[in-house]
Amino acid sequence: MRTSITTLQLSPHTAAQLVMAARQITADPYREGDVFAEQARTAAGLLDHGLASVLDRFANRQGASALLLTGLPMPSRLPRTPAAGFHRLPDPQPTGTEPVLAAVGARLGEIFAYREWDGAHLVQSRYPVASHHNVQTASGATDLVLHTEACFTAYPPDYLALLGLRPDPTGQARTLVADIPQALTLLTPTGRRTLREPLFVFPTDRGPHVHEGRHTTAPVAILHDGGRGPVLEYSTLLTAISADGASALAALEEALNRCAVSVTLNAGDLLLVDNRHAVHGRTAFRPAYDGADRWIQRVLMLRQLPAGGRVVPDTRLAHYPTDYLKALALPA
Ligand SMILES: O=C(O)CCC(=O)C(=O)O
Ligand SMILES: [Fe+2]
Repeated sequence: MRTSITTLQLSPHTAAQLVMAARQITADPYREGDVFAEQARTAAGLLDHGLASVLDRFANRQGASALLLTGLPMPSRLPRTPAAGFHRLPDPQPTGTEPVLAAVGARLGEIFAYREWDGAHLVQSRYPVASHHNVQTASGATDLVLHTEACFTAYPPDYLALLGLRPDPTGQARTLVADIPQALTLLTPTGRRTLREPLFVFPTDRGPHVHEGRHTTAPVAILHDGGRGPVLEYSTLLTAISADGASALAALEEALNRCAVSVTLNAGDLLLVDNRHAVHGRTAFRPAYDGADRWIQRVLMLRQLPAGGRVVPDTRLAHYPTDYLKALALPA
């Protein structure tokens, strides 16, 4: 029972209309983020009727929890894939792909970013970085485990949009998506009930709790009732503090893996993920770190911005393991 991803190949007319709409976005995403996001909202209102209604249906959860658009208009030339970590680039240069990505993303919600990640930029580049090779992060190269984006933070995105700029030349890197409601049907009622209990933690050296002699984050439930069906916050890195919790978590992991499908993001492919109803990840691959590696760009959307605006804190950061932050060269 695999997750179904709705795929829509843009017609030449829709692609041309998207180019016209994206022309409204003239601000630099990395230096004029607020103006960029406002212009993206305007552009999102100018998409052609067919594309707009597909996106609106997706945003209203009428259909699949992931939507793949193919044939997005792309610039004819792309720079080499950068070598330095995106969050450390002092001065990211626009590639020209950002307006199209943002025009589609902004149809689903308000574009936002995390203050502590990716230089707080509203468009984030993801490509392999040699020093992150074995790190559990989007710029790593080992399996990126199935996860809800920014799970357990105060502001997990409602949607994410991943745009392929340059595919992995070896074809190994594939984005994984698993539908949560579908995976939950594979669990027993007891298993589902257990996921609603505060039994789940991340191991970390900086957590407020101690379980069997090891520091962890505070125990939380991972399954909740959202207004529009059950909402799961999940990462394969979670562990449980009871035997019941552990077996429910193991069953959930197996169910998500059974449901997961993989997608190659070729240039001009845009994958939209409903972060409350699907988890995502990426297969392992072998980057060459030669300027020709895989490169994707991402925007995150909230249906409604918090009072503080488009740049929100990662309220979980204080509990990330020290080694992890060091490996990413973030302040611990
Ligand atoms: O590289 C991918 O396909 C997924 C990356 C990812 O999980 C993210 O950017 O949030
Ligand atoms: Fe992610």
